[in-house]
Amino acid sequence: MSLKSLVFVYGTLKHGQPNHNWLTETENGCSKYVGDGSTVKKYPLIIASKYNIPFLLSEPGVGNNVLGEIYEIDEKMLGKLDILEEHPNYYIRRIEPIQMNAENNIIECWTYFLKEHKVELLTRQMFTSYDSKGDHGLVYCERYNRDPDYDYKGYLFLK
Ligand code: PCA
Repeated sequence: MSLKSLVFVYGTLKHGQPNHNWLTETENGCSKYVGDGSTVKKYPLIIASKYNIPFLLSEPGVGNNVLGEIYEIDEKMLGKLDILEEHPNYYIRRIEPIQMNAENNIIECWTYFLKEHKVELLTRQMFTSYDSKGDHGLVYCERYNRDPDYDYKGYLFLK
């Protein structure tokens, strides 16, 4: 098995969150937990849309040094995560410097950001760490429970 890519997850893919099974499902490929980390740059981590989906907005310097988990994954798993996140049409995956918590080390990891967002999203509460069942009460709505006719993407995007 060759684990070639590093991915930083900050939302529903984290351990104990609703999409973590994507990373552990062996049919999706391989993954290995490397450690906890945080973004070197500050970013807005918000929860938005009527489905309470977590997003990092590509606005460096705004928000917090966001906490998440680093995984080493193979090509197959990266392809699966791109399907889940609909890269490059919905979230966009790009390389981001991530500070490893346990070591004084910065590593480059793939990270999923929301593609061009509406400015209104910057008025949302900005979190440091995501928990679908946090005090915010904005419980994540799984895909199979969403209304296929509702245009929540139009609500999020600029274009
Ligand atoms: N899944 C990805 C991006 C946001 C989400 O819910 C993650 O956990 O990093």
